[in-house]
Order: sequence, then C-alpha cells, then structure tokens
Amino acid sequence: MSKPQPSRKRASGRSILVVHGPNLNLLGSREPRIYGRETLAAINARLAAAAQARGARLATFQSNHEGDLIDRVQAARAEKVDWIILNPGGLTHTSVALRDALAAVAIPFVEVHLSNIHAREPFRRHSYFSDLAAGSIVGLGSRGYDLALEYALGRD
Ligand code: CA2
Repeated sequence: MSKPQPSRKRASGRSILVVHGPNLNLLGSREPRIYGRETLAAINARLAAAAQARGARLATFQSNHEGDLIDRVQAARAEKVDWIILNPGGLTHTSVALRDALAAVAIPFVEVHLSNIHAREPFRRHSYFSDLAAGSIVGLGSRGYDLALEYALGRD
C-alpha cells in the first residue's frame, strides 16, 4: 500500500490538525514522571502560536471516544487538512478502526507519543499506526509535537 503524498503547499497557508486520543486531557494532572507536567491546553497553545508564526492554520481535537476521533479524522478530508499530527493514546495499541480512518482519508500524518512506548510494557510496543505514518516520534515528551509540527510545515 502506498503512503499518502505530502502537500506541495508552502508552510504558509498549510492546514494542520492535531488529534489527541483518550486520557490525554489528563496531562499535567497525573503521572508527571511518565507524561510530564505540561497540560494539554499549554501544548495546544504553543503549537497554535508556532503555526500562526509560520502563516499556517492549526486546529486541535481531543476525545476519549474512538468514534469521535474517527469522525474528526474523516471530517479533515473535506476540510482539506494537509497534515495530521496524531497521538492516539491507548488506541495506538488497539484500534484498527481509527487506523482505517487514517488510511481512508489519505492525509499524511506524524505519530507522536510522549513516552517511549518501546521501553514500557510489551503491549505498548505495537502500534496500529506506525507503518502508515510518515514517521513516529516517541519518548521526547511534548517536544515531540513541536518536532512533528516543524516537519509538517517544512516538508515540501
Ligand atoms: O506516550 C504516549 O503519548 C501514549 O500515547 C500515552 C497513552 C498510552 O496509552 C500510550 O501507550 C502512550 C496514555 C495517555 C494517558 O495520558 C495520561 C496523562 C496524564 C495522566 C494519566 C494519563
């Protein structure tokens, strides 16, 4: 299966969607040793400011519900989103349905994980998304989102 082709638009004018999966709304409140102290709102605000500074548009979405995440990814196609930055949370390791949505919309995406999923429990080592993703960033905390955005904006 061939991967979606990246947008040929310049960074300015590009449209980026950041999708956060289940429980990521809890960031900053619990398990700081694994997931850091930053809140999701702070991460989203930083990404929005970085995108705005480059003339790009950035929307964010978090849900604890698999179907809502699928609906949001499907809507991205009609919205002509150029890149998706995706942290599927625990659905990383379980969701064929969310994977199918990413494959169906054929929007290139970067997979981000705050923690190093390869250095944790064995069940976290497999991702249903990594082989479809343009690339995956794991274990770099919230900085992974910044790097993913930089890539999505810089890529021809
Ligand atoms: O490292 C990541 O970003 C994960 O996607 C986070 C998921 C986990 O299931 C994946 O294996 C790796 C869990 C998100 C839960 O986020 C929390 C944040 C703060 C407090 C509790 C949970």
